[in-house]
Amino acid sequence: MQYENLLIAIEDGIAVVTISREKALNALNTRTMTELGHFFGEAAHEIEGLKGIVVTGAGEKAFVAGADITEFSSLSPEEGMLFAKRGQDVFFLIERFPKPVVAAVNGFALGGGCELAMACHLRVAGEKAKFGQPEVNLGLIPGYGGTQRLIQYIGKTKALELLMTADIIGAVDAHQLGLVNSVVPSGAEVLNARELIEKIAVKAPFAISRIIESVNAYFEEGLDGYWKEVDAFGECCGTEDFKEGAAAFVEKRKARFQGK
Ligand code: CO8
Repeated sequence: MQYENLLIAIEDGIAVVTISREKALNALNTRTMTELGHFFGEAAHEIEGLKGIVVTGAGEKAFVAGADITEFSSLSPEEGMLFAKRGQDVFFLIERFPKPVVAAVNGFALGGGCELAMACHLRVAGEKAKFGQPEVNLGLIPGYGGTQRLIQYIGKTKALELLMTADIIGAVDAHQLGLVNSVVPSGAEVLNARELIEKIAVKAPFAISRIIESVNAYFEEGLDGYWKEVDAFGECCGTEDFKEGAAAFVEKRKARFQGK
């Protein structure tokens, strides 16, 4: 698929995905959501030697300022449900991606933008990043998982406050609340996100994929997270990486994992 609104740059095994609709503050229109779905559902799985993915926004002002309001201002209830479901499915592809996905939040992360950042496994925020779920200003609620994931990160008390007041918070507050992993100088978001991926990339890749699956299982209806962990632990025991990790410990050397 030819991307119009995503720029993909792969360097040293890290793919940087830049949402590139700067004039609309990188708002997520249907085309962009389709491209994200294609990338995380298909293209990224084909990248040889991929260590992880950074998601960011073009320009200095916005990560993503939300879903594209011009596209959904006249949706019927049925169309609205379809829109939200399709968006949620795309964000599940990100959340369930087997390698680390880090949001490098370089500005406004509002509405669907905050939801996109929350679907990533980790979030690095620049000092000027701003987060919020302002949908109630439009007569809406979040539709891309915001009511569910915000609770997971910051708890019900603060989540309800942000969702109902539409307050926009800065990077430091987002960090204190547990919404982001770290706050870095503006302009250094992608670099720091890359460093985080490099740090994870020396660990056993199969085990990392099972960490993602097991943690996600805690929040998925119908799944027993403890049983998922038992199952995944057993799978890890059958890997070459486990043999290598244990041997390296005994031999007092660094492990060289192959992801097998
Ligand atoms: N959609 C479309 N265009 C946008 C969006 C957006 N979300 N945000 C900004 N833009 C456009 C503006 O219209 C403007 O375009 P133009 O230059 O052609 O007039 C351009 O970007 C620059 O924006 P501003 O001039 O407004 O810049 P300011 O610095 O004055 O303000 C803000 C920046 C505060 C970020 C402001 O643009 C704003 O409030 N944007 C909207 C934020 C918002 O409400 N986001 C939530 C949208 S709803 C949502 O995301 C729901 C997700 C689930 C959807 C489920 C589907 C049914």
